[in-house]
Amino acid sequence: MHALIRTLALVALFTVGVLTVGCQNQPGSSTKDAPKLYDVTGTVVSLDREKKKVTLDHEDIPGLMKAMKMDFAVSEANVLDGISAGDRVAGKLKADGGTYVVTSLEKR
Ligand SMILES: [Cu+2]
Repeated sequence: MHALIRTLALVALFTVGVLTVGCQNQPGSSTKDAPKLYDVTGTVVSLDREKKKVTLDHEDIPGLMKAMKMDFAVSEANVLDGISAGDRVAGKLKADGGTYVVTSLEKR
């Protein structure tokens, strides 16, 4: 009887250990994760090609943030080619340890 309880206890401990390790390997559990790409849609409020910045009134970005108006850096000035204030746009957003960079934008 005692042997059975000891076996069950060991199994329980082992299971907790495996789950803990598994958790640490989950993507998104650490700020040191590799950059993640998100789809972003919204309206261009303003943009600055020289400073490579764009202000977007963006919609919900599932898994990242709710809809809001905010500034983004763009990866290259040419991301803003053909884009004007007031345009409705769709693009890609790279999230890397709390910094956000728009890597592509297109009118929609
Ligand atoms: Cu935002």
